Amino acid sequence: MRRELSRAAFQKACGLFPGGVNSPVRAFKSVGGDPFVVASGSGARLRDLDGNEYIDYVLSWGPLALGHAHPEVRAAVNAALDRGWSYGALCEGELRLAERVRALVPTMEMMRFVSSGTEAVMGALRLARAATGRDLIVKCDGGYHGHSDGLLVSAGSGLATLGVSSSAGVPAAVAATSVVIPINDAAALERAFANHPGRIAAFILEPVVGNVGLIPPDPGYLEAVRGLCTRHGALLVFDEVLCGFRVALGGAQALYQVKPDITVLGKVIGGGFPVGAYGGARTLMERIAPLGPVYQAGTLSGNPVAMAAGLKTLEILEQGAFARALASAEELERGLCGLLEKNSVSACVQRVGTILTLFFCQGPVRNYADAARADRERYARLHRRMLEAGVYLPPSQFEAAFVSSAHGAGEIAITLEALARSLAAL
Ligand code: KE4
Repeated sequence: MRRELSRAAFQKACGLFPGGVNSPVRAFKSVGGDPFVVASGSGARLRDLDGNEYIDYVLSWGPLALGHAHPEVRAAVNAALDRGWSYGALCEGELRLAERVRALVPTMEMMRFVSSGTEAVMGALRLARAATGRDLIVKCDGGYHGHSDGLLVSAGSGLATLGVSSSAGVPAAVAATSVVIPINDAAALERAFANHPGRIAAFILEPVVGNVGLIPPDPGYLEAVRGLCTRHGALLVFDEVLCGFRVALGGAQALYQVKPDITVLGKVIGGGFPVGAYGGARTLMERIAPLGPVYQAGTLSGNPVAMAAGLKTLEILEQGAFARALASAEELERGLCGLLEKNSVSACVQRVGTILTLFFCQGPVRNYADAARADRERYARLHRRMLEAGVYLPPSQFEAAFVSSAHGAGEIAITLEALARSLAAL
């Protein structure tokens, strides 16, 4: 593929942005080569500056459950734009999206819209600390909950240990407010409560992990951590920014029938526009300013255009688009597993709903330590081959692939043909 125009634009970007990107994972660091520069997106496809087309399984890292530039979402956005596009005051679009979200996620009896998943997690954890009067937050090794200081920590040695920052610039005292444990290990959570009695405000997890690649909860795990949090007076926070509306229309809490105290959403509820949300029982949310003492604010929170895009996206998902995306994801998984078997490749496919990951290691991958065994170099080689074949997989073994309702039988067939050639060559 010719990429002269992308290369020139990326070189210019490297003089403007750190690493040439506005979010690190876009830099292709773990798969090598320079990223292409996008000219446009339509349906399941992206087109780069040199005119190359790619079937897109990144989909803006999850938000585009309907694919790019969906015409009905565009019409809703245009109608909103005609009314002006930022008020800094309540508008009906906020009410309509909130009512739709609450209908799909009933545990969010009351909620607050913000402009990113990171902000929503920050609000949720500040609320949890205020509601419990406790300081420590438990998170899972490999869990990603946005880039706020306290959560940029990964496990230190041992299991229920005090976090050791994995980013420069995070004060040790802040990193130490996080306790890191492996996912899918309820005993580790029990040990965390035993090691820090009366000090843990909340346990935050991705109920279906997407940020290590796709890792489903073990049977009974979510019920076990629900029980432990209740018993120890800590709040259970489901970070469904990534898995919400992608593993099921009501999110992981609907799929597994486990109720968190606070839910965090993002991505899909903005339909590609900046929206995050956190919510829970009214008695809990009434602690948030201006009603209560927990301050949280945002200039563009509840942006009317973003509300319109999110609402239309959820409506179309409910009208059958989610079911179509799910059918395509199942077809892709079936075909991929067949190819792995045919080529005797040491790899496994893990999928929940419309999110899946091909790990280059024997399965099951149940936690971060398992995922770390995957052959990242082999994944990088596959990624490059697939890109040349016009299929854009997530540029990291540790990022999940997303399927939209715009990925029809044709796109899945083209993807599987490209996979057959790439895996055979690997
Ligand atoms: P944002 O602040 O990026 O909107 O959301 C943070 C976040 C919170 N919680 C979960 C479970 C998430 O997956 C994310 C963001 N996900 C990453 C990719 N896995 C976004 C891509 C990026 O960082 O550029």
